[in-house]
Amino acid sequence: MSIKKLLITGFEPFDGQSINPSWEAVSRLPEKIGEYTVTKLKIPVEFSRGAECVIKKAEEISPDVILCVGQAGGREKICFERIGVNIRNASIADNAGVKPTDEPIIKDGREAFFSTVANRQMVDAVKDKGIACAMSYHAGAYVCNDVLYTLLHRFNGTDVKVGFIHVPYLPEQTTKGEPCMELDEIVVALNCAIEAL
Ligand code: PCA
Repeated sequence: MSIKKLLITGFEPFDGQSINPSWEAVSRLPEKIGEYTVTKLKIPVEFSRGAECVIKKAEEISPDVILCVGQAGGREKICFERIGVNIRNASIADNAGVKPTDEPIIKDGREAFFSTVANRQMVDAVKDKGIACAMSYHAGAYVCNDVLYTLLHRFNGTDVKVGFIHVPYLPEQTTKGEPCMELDEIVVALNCAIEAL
């Protein structure tokens, strides 16, 4: 079995929260999963800079696969994002105070890219574990989509595969009965998804 490299990222907190489930879960992953050695990176919730941090690390370690994980408050399932679109539109400012309206991420870049990881295999594997998950065709137009689109643009035509997984709130983040998922369950789901890559 050949050893491959996975770069997996989670975000810092944003939107007045004190934690982000994406980084909470990613930081708990082991150093090795299946045939992958795992490098973890926490990235800022900032347009452009979030993606730049991932690209810098990827250029340093040359991963076979890059998986980015982000919080999707309000969603009840783990979502495997299939599409990154070339638009920035924010309803709240990012952590640098930037709040774009209807701007392209890459001027004259193509409209969208499909994620290049084995999303169907990951969804099936996580479902088999009995964890709520789904394929998603909208990563939004905020920083998560910014990171996904920028990476797919940067690594288009290379052997580096890029994917994005949105995770629900943790129970302690919900104040008004929004959907949520236990951290342990999210960690199991990520492990299982990586094994299925
Ligand atoms: N979720 C946001 C950005 C950072 C995060 O964890 C999003 O869905 O765009």
